[in-house]
Amino acid sequence: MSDKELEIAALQEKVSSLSHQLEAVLNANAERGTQKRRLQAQAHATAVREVNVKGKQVLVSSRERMGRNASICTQQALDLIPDDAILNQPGFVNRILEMFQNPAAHVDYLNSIQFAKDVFKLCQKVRHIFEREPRVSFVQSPVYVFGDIHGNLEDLHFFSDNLWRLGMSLTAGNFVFLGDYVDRGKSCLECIAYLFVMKYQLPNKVFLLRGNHETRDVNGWEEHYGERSFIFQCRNRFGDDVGYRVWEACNQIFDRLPLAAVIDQDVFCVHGGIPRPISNQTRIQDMLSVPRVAGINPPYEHEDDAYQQVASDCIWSDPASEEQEMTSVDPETGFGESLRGGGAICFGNKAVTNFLKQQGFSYIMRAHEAHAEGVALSKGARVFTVFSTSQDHNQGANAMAGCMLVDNDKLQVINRSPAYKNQYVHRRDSVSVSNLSPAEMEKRLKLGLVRENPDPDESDEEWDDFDEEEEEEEVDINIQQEGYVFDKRRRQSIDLSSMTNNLHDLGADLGNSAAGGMAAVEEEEEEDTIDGDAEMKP
Ligand SMILES: [Mn+2]
Repeated sequence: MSDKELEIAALQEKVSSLSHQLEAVLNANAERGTQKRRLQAQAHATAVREVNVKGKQVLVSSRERMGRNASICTQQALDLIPDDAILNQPGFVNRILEMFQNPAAHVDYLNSIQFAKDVFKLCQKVRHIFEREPRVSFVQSPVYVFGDIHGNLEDLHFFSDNLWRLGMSLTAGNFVFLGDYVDRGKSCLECIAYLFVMKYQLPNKVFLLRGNHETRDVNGWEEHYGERSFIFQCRNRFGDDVGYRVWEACNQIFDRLPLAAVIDQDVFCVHGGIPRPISNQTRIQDMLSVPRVAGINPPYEHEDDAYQQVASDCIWSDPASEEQEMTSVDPETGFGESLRGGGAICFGNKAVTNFLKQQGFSYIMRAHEAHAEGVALSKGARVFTVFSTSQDHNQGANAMAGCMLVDNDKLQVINRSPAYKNQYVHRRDSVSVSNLSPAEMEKRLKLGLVRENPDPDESDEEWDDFDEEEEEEEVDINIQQEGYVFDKRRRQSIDLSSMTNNLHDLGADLGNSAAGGMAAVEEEEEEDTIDGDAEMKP
């Protein structure tokens, strides 16, 4: 053997011996702790072992799955951290996080005045965080990008179970949510409380953009959305007076949400789409000039028409369909009238090209339209539509919730398969739920924690309930007003009353009108997918 080989062998032996020592230490730690599990955890990703090959002892190294080992080791490290860090969190943060961990065990809390007080407290805390943010956030990858949530706690749990199992703070990367947190689903308050807590804890890691449902005209439209409207859910939960105040407190936060985000100076993120230019500045500058407190629909008195239009376009617009490209899109500007009506616009190929060129960006990530596939591409695969709820949008039982991971030069789609089951939402006919009294069942149905079972085969979920001690804490439930006055002329950049009957899940109704019979001219329009069987509901 040459000297070099001897040297390598010696080094390998050293590595092996160190690995064994490390393992011994980790095992000793495990022994001292709980006896439940013995995990063969290693802190390093490469495992070096001695194996017998044809009577000879050989060292082999193999690469372990980093994610799992890293997580186990992180958990072990976390277990050694004193609990002070957690104990020092404000009570409302702990209560909301515990609720999110297991909403079914916190039904009483969710229906209590304590939850209302916690939401007020939270709004008070995040208000200034959002107000200080520029209207366009600049974010560095890796970033997970989420589309519409719409009060769907179950799909939000799918993402939290799989993407940030140990919490967002311990997960690499940033999180951008494209808006539409409320309406349509049954757990609007739970979802918004959780997302606001995340923002409060990680203001530089979590970004919540504004959707068209984060406006009073939309989330206060009880006549249209009925029990699925945010205002109904607030009142139904806490009574008319407190409920209205909770709704208004949340809307005051919505008034302060940023409109867009830019990842790596390359990917533009927004709820609806790109705005029409209003000045000879760049569009990003136009967006940055929108006031930091904006009602949009309806506007406050201080909102200027031009900037109200910029904000409206950001939260309401859609990519033009094939038919619109040929009929309603202005060949000069690339913008046209939207099929939503009411003054909403659509943006065509030309508009996309101009915008990306002007800003030097490559992609647009937006939400706002339901797709059974979770993520859909359009405009030559330059526009991504991300939809992160699989329910309440007539996309069928097999719809998927999706999100995107933007990581440097990689774009990855992450979908929730319809077959995935998680432990939080209990089907109405599940064993654990069938023992509940009708009153208890009613409570859970209201919260969206129990649903009719679309698939009668699944029925084996655990259900446990325990009482939570409630600490009383004084909180001011009066909403702060800071001299903002709504415009009495109710200037509308978007007129809801003249919109097509479906304000939001455009995928379903446009599918039949726009795609029907139209020969696809643009071969790049890959997946403007619409579930053909989807039923329309007014
Ligand atoms: Mn929307």
